[in-house]
Amino acid sequence: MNTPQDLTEEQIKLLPTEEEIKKYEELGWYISPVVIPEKIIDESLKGAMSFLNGKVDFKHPDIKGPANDSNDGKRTLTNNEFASLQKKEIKDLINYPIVSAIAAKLSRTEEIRLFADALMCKFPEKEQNSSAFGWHTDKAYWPSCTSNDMLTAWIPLQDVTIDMGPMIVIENSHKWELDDELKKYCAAGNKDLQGLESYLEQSKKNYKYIPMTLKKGQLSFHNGNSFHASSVNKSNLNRVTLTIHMQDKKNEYKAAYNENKEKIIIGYERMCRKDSNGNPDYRDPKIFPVLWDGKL
Ligand SMILES: O=C(O)CCC(=O)C(=O)O
Ligand SMILES: [Fe+2]
Repeated sequence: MNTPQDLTEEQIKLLPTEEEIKKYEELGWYISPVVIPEKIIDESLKGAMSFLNGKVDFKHPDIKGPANDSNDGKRTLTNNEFASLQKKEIKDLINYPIVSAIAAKLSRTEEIRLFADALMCKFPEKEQNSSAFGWHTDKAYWPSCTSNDMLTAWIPLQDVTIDMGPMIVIENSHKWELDDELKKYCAAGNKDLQGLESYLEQSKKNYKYIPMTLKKGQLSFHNGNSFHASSVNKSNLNRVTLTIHMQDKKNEYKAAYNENKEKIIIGYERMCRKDSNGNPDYRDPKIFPVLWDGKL
């Protein structure tokens, strides 16, 4: 867990200003300056690749539900949730203080807890469309979370250029009402990125795509309700990224039901302890550790 004492004077200067926080609240995305030293990113990339080749550092609870792909040499996209429970360098990156400090600033909270992480590798791909990541909001996957201020950090482990299929966030989309038509186009597994575009042309005339083309050491943040997706990696380099989904202090569990009135159970809830009412405990320190604690 990190506190304000873990930041240097220089790092404090790199935190978002009040003006930038207001802009994030308005637009639903934020891109930081270079805040993570090259050495740490390089170590993380080494750890990520060794993890993809089967090396695990920690004993961890069963990853039941969340994605935990193995790299079989045929996939063009691998997705491993809770990589931080499994590999040291990924745990170190998640705990690098300025990451959760920026999150605390942006969501105006004094505590940030991990909700999940996802290590993704998009391999170079010329002919198919299989490494695209469909339009979605993160919050749509978390109907049992009470907070609308949850947010996601996206950390590239090398530069991400436009030909590498960067994540694309739609500006202001965190304020959209989810009508039935919009819901139809959105699922991370839906690789048809065009579908939403025709809807947007008709219904949201001034929509704006923001590609997260970042330099090594920069990271982006998006609100849990912001729409985002990414297309294929047409470059010759792997696109390796770490996504960190975070809870602000007030987030709690609330029961949520699908259209058949069945209780929705999200993957992470199969792994965490239960509270005294038998509900998932979103404060379980093993699965949802505190990453940031303190007023900035
Ligand atoms: O890396 C991507 O293309 C998608 C990542 C994503 O969905 C997220 O960070 O929430
Ligand atoms: Fe996402």
